Amino acid sequence: MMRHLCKESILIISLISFFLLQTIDVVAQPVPPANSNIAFLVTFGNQASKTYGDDDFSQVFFLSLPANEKDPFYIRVFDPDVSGEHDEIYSGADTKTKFSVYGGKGAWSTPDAQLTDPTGNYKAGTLLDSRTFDGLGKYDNAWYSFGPLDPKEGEFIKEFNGYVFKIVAEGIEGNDGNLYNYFFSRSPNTNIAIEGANAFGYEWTFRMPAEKNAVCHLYPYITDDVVSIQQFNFDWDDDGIIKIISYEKKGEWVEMSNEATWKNSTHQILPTERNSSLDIQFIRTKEKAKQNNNVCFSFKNQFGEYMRFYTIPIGGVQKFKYSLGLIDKMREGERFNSDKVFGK
Ligand SMILES: [Ca+2]
Ligand SMILES: [Ca+2]
Ligand SMILES: [Ca+2]
Repeated sequence: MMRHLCKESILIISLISFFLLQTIDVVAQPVPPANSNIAFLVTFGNQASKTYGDDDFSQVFFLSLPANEKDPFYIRVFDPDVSGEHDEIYSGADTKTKFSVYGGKGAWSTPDAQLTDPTGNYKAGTLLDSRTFDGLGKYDNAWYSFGPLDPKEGEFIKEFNGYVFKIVAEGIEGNDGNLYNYFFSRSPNTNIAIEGANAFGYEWTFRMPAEKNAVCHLYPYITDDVVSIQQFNFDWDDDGIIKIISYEKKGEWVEMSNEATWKNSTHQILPTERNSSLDIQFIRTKEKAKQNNNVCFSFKNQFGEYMRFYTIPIGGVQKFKYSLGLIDKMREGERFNSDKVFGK
């Protein structure tokens, strides 16, 4: 349908697309971010059943700081242990979780660091700090701060014009689920955002909220060379709908997983969907929502490279272009195709 539109129409679409983008909070530093409606990341101990929703008992995030950043900072982890509140405990809190902070050459640029499985040289770089948390409760419902860290200890990446740090969470013992989140802060004792910083991960393992009809969001960044994407989700437990919202997609359903399985599907990307972030929505639709639903999610582009999900969506978050009366009608058929249900 796009080939029938003249160049002027495409320009108008691009302009309106620009104005439809959501406002960006440039100092938001929590991971997961507030605009995701995800309260907790999840990493299980390595003796846990994969039916609990964690495929590899490991989670990696990257923090990017502006090149001119000089002041020390802290990587704060909320509820880093498995005990008491928030966590998913089976037959006693016997799980140990190790958090490790890496900087220096290779921390991000090593190819294995940009994959989603904890294999090969994914821990490349210089180990700056590490700590293992047990089940004794010292950090239950409390923060632990790594640092102070010097921004220059990160790996300088020209593409980001900044220094990149890596934080690896590993469930090294036990069978329980560690629920936790991060804040990249100026202060060791409170959460003070670092202006211009951003964080990203290639695979997110997180807990769906317990509320009926809850909607969570992830925001993969679509670079200007992407023509198609392949999504992967694990252990969604038939909990509702996962769909893609973009300037061109009103709600394109992805193929969804059930218990301890991966499912994937491929989705076309149009020129107007590039240089900004898609809105991936995870929507609970069941009358009786599953408790403790943990899910993993990642994306590849057509080159087979994993894509970055930023906490501050780069280029803003796309919304469907409801306001274009005429073009909307011209694309009606395409939208119908977009709403098709995989596997149903
Ligand atoms: Ca246990
Ligand atoms: Ca925890
Ligand atoms: Ca699950």
